[in-house]
Amino acid sequence: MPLDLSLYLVTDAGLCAHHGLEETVVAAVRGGVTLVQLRDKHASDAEMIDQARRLKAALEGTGVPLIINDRLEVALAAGADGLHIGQDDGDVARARAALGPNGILGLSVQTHEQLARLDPSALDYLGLGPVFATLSKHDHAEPLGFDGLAALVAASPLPNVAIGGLKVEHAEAVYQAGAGGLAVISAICGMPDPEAAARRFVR
Ligand code: TZP
Ligand code: MG
Repeated sequence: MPLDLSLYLVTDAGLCAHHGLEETVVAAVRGGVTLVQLRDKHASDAEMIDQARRLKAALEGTGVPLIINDRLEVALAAGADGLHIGQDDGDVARARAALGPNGILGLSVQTHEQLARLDPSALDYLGLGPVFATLSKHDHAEPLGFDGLAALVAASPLPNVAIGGLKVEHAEAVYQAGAGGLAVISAICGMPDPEAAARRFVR
């Protein structure tokens, strides 16, 4: 299936705790989320593998891929559809070799220097951001704003998705900047009704 980055949900155990992680994800997918990334900076590998397996089962039949943040071994052990890594999370070539040609591999990019350095042939997509400052990621890079995002998109050799502080009201500007979609945590996970929140993005 072609990769649909248009509404990319990144999970956060704390923000998703209200309805529970699985229920939040399933509701958000009902609302129109096209891709899910399991992100947890605190869980053990074993906990994350367990979580990923349960999410994978919950997503069965939806066509929505499950991607794991940072941890290649977790992605492999859980039979996830792919991996998302940051600039300091290890080696793209190693991840590609381990995932095989059909695994989805994404990389976070904040600067033009990083864009110039990457090997597009090993990657499926790029996460570009943060567009805005956000409380959902500690020590994030300098926010790009929409102009900075547009400049990175213009230089991007791969499909891409914008991230960082994005809310429904930013969707139009993100698409005008040329990005392939929006990746969000709090604007869906942190909402009382994640399905309705996702639906508003789709609209
Ligand atoms: N990477 C860059 S910003 C960010 C990540 C994981 C957090 C996005 O969360 P939110 O709540 O959508 O701003
Ligand atoms: Mg990372």
